[in-house]
Amino acid sequence: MNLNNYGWNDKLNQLKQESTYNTLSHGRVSIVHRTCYEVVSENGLFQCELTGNMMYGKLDSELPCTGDWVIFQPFDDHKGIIVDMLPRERTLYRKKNGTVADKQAIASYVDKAFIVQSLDDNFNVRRAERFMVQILEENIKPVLVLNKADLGLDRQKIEEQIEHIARQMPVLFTSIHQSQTILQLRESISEGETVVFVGSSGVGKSSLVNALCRKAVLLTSDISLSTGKGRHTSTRREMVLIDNSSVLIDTPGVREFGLTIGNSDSLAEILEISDYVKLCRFRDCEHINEPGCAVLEAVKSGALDCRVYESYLKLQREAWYFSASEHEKRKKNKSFSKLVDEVKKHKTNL
Ligand SMILES: Nc1nc2c(ncn2[C@@H]2O[C@H](COP(=O)(O)OP(=O)(O)OP(=O)(O)O)[C@@H](O)[C@H]2O)c(=O)[nH]1
Ligand SMILES: [Mg+2]
Ligand SMILES: [Zn+2]
Repeated sequence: MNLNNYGWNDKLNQLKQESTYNTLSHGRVSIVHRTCYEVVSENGLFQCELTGNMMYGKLDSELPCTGDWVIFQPFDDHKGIIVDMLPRERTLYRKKNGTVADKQAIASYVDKAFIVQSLDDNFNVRRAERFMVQILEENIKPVLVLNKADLGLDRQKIEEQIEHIARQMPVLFTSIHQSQTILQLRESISEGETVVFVGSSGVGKSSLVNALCRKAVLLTSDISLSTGKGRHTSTRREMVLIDNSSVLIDTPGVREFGLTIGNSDSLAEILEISDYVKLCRFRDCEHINEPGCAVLEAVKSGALDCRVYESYLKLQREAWYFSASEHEKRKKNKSFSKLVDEVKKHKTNL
């Protein structure tokens, strides 16, 4: 297999040379099962496990995920042990459900993210903003893919609602039943790019990947119209190569997509609020009820959509809460590992 098709390049090769294990094989994680990693390498597909050292002292979010580049020691034709991971770039994270500060790595070395929504009651501008903020924060290019365009939702109404986000990312209307739209989607993927598909369950992520591959490589499911929600067809993040030139990563639908960003300046910028923020009388204005708040003025005058304003406050609070809890957690971890070190030292002194 030619790994250049999977995105291997000089820069990655340089990073590999800097590893202690630079004489071993390298490859890209294509699927993660519970403790088994499928790795695409020059010598084909390998089922790998991690060395104890790789796991030791690492958070779940730091273990390899789909898209990561790893170094492994093959021990037969199809099996190997992962001994190192190249430093991550452009990784899409989300906050883990039901936690305050745990994040989960969805995919790494991602160039573009397709935020997929279907044009039925799944369509939700606030959710699209949330994905967009997180994706832009990781220096990944977002694209809003509005699928099931064949269902006949009023396109003009939709375009009105997404005007502000359409200034930040391209928007494509697609349908697996309209081949022209699939061609357009294909054209939006450049050679050598890695594209991850994210969105709720049932919106058609796997169907779109299949349509782009022109064959059924992934399982998709008819969601029964009577029960609708709650069925998740894809259960793992999976990598597919198209036309030997670009990598698609399908992901299981997520019900919630919590932010793991900490920088509210970029949030204001992305939601096009920063021009007002600059005009607030107080530098630490929270834009809630302060006198001389230009953001509130803009909402009052109608210059700023009050739904975007509310979305901003909500996301900002969430980002702040995440980074504060993460900071707290790190502090605790640090003092815990210090304690472990001291106990070890004490033991050896005895
Ligand atoms: N009408 C219509 N149905 C579509 C379209 N794309 C997908 N579907 C249908 O939507 C259902 C769900 O599609 P999937 O591709 O399994 O959805 P998914 O986003 O991968 O869902 P999860 O894997 O659960 O996250 C299937 O019955 C598809 O046939 C479309 O463009 N139009
Ligand atoms: Mg799927
Ligand atoms: Zn203000």
